[in-house]
Amino acid sequence: MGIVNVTPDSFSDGGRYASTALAVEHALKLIDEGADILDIGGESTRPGATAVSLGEELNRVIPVIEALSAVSTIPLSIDTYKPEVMRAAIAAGIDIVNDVRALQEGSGKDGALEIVANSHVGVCLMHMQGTPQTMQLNPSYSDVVSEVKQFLTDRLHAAIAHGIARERILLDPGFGFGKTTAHNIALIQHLDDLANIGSPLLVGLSRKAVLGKIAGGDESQRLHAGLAASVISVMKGAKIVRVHDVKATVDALKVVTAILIE
Ligand code: 7PJ
Repeated sequence: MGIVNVTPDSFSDGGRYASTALAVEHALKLIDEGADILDIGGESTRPGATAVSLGEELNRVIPVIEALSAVSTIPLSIDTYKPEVMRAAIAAGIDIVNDVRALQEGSGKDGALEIVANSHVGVCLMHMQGTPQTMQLNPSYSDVVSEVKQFLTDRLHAAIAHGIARERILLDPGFGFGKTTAHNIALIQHLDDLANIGSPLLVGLSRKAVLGKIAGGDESQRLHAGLAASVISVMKGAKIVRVHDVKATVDALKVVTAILIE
């Protein structure tokens, strides 16, 4: 899954793809590099990032989805927790809703769960402790692996109970979302346990702070650390890795699958 940021304050691309044309160009490059899914986001959820308004988020992502859905050869995902953005993205041709709030918000009529349930799209349910504004202040668990596993299991069952078929659902431990370095490492170590829940796992570690904590380096210097994380995630059962650096990741994972599967 290649990341397409359409946001001036995003975690890594610093607004370079802020315009529709640049975002589409970047997306097409990621397809060329071997991405199987594109994840389009208009609001940064990096720790401490300020929220963007609904109108601004729609203005960023919908033109990109409309342009890409006409030409893309691969499924498109929208990274949003806003029900209104989900609804508009579905109308514009999105294939997957990627919700860092795991469809928790808006449990009433026309909430996120209902919007996804009343559509045909797939959904990624991610674990987060707290909110993007506060989540890294004091992450705390008595047992991070079992708590994340319980949360994902509960959200999976809630989604199924609302009529979202199991086959449409992906689960994600939410690396960096209310987790210390030790929490993130424990979750990678026990990814095979999370894979036992039974739904495909999506893992997002690309350029994240935990890689810098382990290997050093700022966001632009975390490629090699990220490749190690992608490789071990797939070896421990992840089915999708969400990354900025598609070409390098595809090459690394081709070697993994050639050795492990063929
Ligand atoms: C994730 C995400 C992730 C899923 C972001 C960043 C922050 N969606 N959206 N999983 N991270 N499903 O890329 O650093 O880990 S935004």
